[in-house]
Amino acid sequence: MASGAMRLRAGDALLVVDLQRDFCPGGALPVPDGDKIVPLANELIEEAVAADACVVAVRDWHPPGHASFHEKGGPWPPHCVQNSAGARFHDDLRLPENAILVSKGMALEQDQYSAFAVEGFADRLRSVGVRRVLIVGLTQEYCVRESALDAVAAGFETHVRLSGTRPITLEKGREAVEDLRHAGVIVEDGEDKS
Ligand code: VGL
Ligand code: ZN
Repeated sequence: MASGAMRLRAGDALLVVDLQRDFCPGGALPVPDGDKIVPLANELIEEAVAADACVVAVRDWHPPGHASFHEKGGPWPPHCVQNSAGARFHDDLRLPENAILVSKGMALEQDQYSAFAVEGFADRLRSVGVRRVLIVGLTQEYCVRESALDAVAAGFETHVRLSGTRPITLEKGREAVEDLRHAGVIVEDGEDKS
């Protein structure tokens, strides 16, 4: 286990963000080596299940013709369209049956990068006693970044396991990590800046 890494225990939440086919090589909005984080995600899921921590599977889940798509003047190629093959979780991701499923990006006219932008999500975690969250997934500079910033702002002790994320572009990924550190997110596996 990486030094300084959070050891999951009961009452923690593991958030696995957007580990979907479209964000992996061969998908519609591929993140370089996005698929390489699947084994670590699976290890953490196993650790969470063994420790009785909750597992949250976050997915990008856009309606057809979403405002973020190029055809609508948005920044992205169409991706993670609801019920499409590309919106499925990576084939090798092993989610437990009792994982909490959170779908975001469902409003047609606006984008939503953070899991915490989903109505009631923070309260749902609090209601089951969650105080600490560990985040892995895609993409480092959008959905992982925004979810982690919102988590820390909502009062959760927030950890991001860097080796369990990948950015679309390395430069933006580095900036995201800086933003996370400044906001008080515990960035694990990063360069030691202390
Ligand atoms: C994401 C771009 C567009 C993400 C979602 O999951 O980070 N990035 N939609
Ligand atoms: Zn999206």
